[in-house]
Amino acid sequence: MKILVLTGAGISAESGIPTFRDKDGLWEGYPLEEVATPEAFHRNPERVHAFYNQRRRALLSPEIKPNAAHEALARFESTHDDDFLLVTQNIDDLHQRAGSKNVLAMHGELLKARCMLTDELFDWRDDLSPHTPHPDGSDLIGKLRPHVVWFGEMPIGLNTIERAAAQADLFIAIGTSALVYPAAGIVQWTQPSCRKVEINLGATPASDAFDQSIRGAASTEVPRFLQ
Ligand code: BJW
Repeated sequence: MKILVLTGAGISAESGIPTFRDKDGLWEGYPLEEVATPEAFHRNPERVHAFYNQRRRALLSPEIKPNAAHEALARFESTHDDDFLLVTQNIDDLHQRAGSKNVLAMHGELLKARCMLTDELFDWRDDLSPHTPHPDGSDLIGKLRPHVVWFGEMPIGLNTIERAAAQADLFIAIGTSALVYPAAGIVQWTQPSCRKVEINLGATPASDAFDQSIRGAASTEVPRFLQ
């Protein structure tokens, strides 16, 4: 069986990472669009770096760890022979820490920095700033940005995702509001024969496209569904 899983911020909520839109969707008074676009970064790199620095520090704090939903997905992948792809919109590394292997981080990874001149990627755990020197020792400064996908930028691995969706026998969307495209449209890329299951605390604009909607917390419902 070919299985495609899509996860969003809701799967990491019970690990202590806030979602984007469940509360007021603001970061220190700024809407997400003020800190998650290339224009915002161009206008005010300090502010955008501060947003990601704060989230990177939080992700690396000892309290943040994978929950039962991340663990159930990793366990399922390692104990079944199914063709399994886990696409996550999350930039945390909780799926990888739980042991998931075939993970495609379509909105990037918080623990990586990217050189804006060469697109070279670097593992990154420290704060970034417009004054961060280039890690290759050259005298370049200020050319590193978080390796994340902002509004208006092309998500990562779309061809792979589209192919996996078209071939999937089972598609499971977990903890995503289905408000951000193209992730929200992946369910439409599956065949009519594909079984489509949504796991979320509540209904989303995409719920009608699913065969089954499971309402509840990911840490309870994902292990129950996969067992
Ligand atoms: C639980 C739970 C628990 C809570 N258990 N559940 C008009 C129409 C269509 C599209 C557009 C449009 N205008 C502009 C666009 C395009 C734009 C877009 O979609 N905008 C919309 C807002 C309208 N998209 C883009 O720009 C994308 N790129 C693009 O389109 O490129 C052009 C192109 C594409 C394809 C071909 C050719 C060209 C890029 C989008 C990048 C999104 N980036 C962000 C930031 C990433 C870095 C970072 O983390 O800072 O990605 S925005 C943010 O939203 C982040 C998330 O991955 C993404 C989705 O959020 P998610 O995960 O769904 O979280 P929430 O908070 O929204 O929802 C949480 C859910 O969990 C809720 O439903 C809860 O109920 C649930 N929940 N606790 C189970 N315990």
